[in-house]
Parts: sequence; structure tokens; C-alpha cells
Amino acid sequence: MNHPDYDRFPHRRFNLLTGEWVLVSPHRTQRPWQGQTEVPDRTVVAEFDPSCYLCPGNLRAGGASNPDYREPYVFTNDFAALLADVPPCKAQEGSLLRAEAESGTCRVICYSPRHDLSFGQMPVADVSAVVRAWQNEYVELGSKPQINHVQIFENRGSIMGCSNPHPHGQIWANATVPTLPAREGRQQKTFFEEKGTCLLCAYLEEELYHPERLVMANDHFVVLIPFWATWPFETLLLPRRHDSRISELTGEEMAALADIMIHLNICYDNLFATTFPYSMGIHQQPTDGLEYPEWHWHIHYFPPLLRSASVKKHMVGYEMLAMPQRDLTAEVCAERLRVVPTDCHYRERPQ
Ligand code: H2U
Ligand code: ZN
Repeated sequence: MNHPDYDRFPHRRFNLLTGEWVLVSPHRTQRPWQGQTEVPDRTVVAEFDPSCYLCPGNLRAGGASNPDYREPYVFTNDFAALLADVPPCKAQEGSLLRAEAESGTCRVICYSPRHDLSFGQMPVADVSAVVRAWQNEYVELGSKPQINHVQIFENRGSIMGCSNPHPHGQIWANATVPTLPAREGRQQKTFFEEKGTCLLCAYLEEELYHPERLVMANDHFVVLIPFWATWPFETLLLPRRHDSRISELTGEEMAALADIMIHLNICYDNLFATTFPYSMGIHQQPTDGLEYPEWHWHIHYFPPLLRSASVKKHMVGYEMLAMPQRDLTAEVCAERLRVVPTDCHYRERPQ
């Protein structure tokens, strides 16, 4: 099947990072984009919410109080999924029921003291401060001998399980490398050993040559819809410079990262004039003290919205039982995102 047929016939695409396939059924959506006009969500959110457990000075559910913070604020999750001291646990010899103790810690990061803002409405300096906090957490947690992986992520919007509109993310750090980053690590290592070069450097080079999946770019970063994307408006934010972790950014790269994340957030929010829900996360090398020359750090955004603020993608039926599937192709979605104006967040536009 040739390139032009990608938008006509069912086919499957290979995910280079996970080694899995996704079924693409573009013939189901051959009609042109409907161009729905959304009613912009202008729900008023206060700058400070006395009942918010993340606002400065407020009491948290766990009983602690937040300081009157002015910069990104990090605290240990009061309901952490991972705990520091877990007694060893071993399944009985010969048993099929395998279990192992897992130790670690979970933290929450408040991006801003302002309850009503998100990256799309924050200045570059304030988003850079969040990136600096992510770097510090990665380095500090990663330097602990019992922590071998640090997962930084964010759930945005209640449909993604986010508990509170206050801009915040999470950090889970533990002893073993979790399933998905481990799989990505294996794929990158195999490629590196076979070809002697980095998988994502090679992939990025190829994508820059065929720009139909590019969404936005600056001197240091590129946002694209990966060829193998499963979620409709899923994007991959790739640094142009090969590095295995986020901790080594230059000052210029830091500002460029903040700037592109701001524009991506505005783009997502402006697409359907809503607070665009997603789960995003940073994938980088394990923190076990070993060298990982094959690892190219990156950020995934997985949004569930399909054609409007109310039509969502669900992973059910065939997807739960067989494999992931999508109708709208990566190319169609990239084009949709590319034409969204990102000079101004829709909430800041005069009505
Ligand atoms: P989510 O919005 O992605 O659920 O993240 C919020 C986290 O904040 C969640 O993991 C924690 C929850 O356990 N939390 C506290 O640590 N303290 C609180 O007072 C409430 C919520
Ligand atoms: Zn708040």
C-alpha cells in the first residue's frame, strides 16, 4: 500500500516505541471534517479557592497545610500509591502466584499558586520554573539508591481522573522500571544495537522529511502526531538534541520547551474551546546509575477527545480484546491541530 492510500484503506501501523500495532480504519471517516462550532467553555474559575486542597495556605485532606507558596510547590502525596519502607514479600517456592514488594514514593507538584491558570495562560518564565522543578525531582529522587525510575505525569480534566482544576501534576518514583517505559527502553536498545544510532533521532529525521504529521516546532523541540498514534489527537514532543533525560537542558532549551508546551496547550484548548483533557508524561532513562545511550527522552500527550468537546474515544470492544484502533488518521488530526491559532488562549480573547 502506498503513502496516498493511508487515508483510504484499512491498514495497521507499527509503534516503534512499544513494538505493538494499531489498526487504522480511515474509510470510516472519509467525509470531510464537519467543522463543528463549539460554544466556548467560559466557566469562571476563581484565582483562589478556599476549598481547594492545592491552593496556597489551605488545609489538605491529609491534615497538612500548604505554605503560602509563590513558585511551583512539591509535596509528598498524602495518599501515595508507593511507600518507602515495604517489608520484603516473596511468593511460596514453586507457586504460580508471583508477587514482589515494591517501594517508592509519590509526590504532587502544584504548577502555580493560581487556581485558575494552566500552561496555556502562564508566562514562559513560570512554565520554565515547572520544568526546573521536574528536573530537580528527577535528579533528587533518582539519586536515591532505592529509586530506579521516576515517572513525571499529569492528568488534566475530570474525564482523565484529575481530581481538581488547580494546575498540578504527579511524580511516582519506584524501585523497578514500570512496564511501558521498560518496553520503550527495550525497543530503543534493540534499534541502537542493530543500527548503531538512536531510534528517535532517526524517526525525527524521517518525520521532518515528510511534514504531514508535524504540529509545531521551534529551534529545539518538535511536536508531531506519531505515525502509530492511537489516541485521536495524541502528540509526541521530541527534543531535537539527543539526550536521555530532561535534567541536562541548556537555558535556551528550557525556554524553548516552556514555549512549545504553552503553544501546545493553547492549541489543544482552542481546538474545541474547552479545557482539553489529556494524560501527559515524560519518558526518560532509568535512574539506576547505568548509562543509557539509546534513550531519547520525550513527552507523550494522550487526549481522549475525538471530534468535539463531547465526543470521546473509548478503548472498548475490539480494543479491549484485540488491539487498539482509530478512524481519524494521524495525518488528518495533525492538519486539524496545525490550523488552530495559538497566538492567544480562547479564554483571553475578547468575546
Ligand atoms: P490527580 O488530580 O491527578 O488525581 O492528582 C492529585 C493527587 O493529589 C492525588 O494523587 C493527592 C491525591 O492522592 N492529594 C493529596 O496528596 N492531598 C490532598 O489533600 C488531596 C489529594
Ligand atoms: Zn487551588
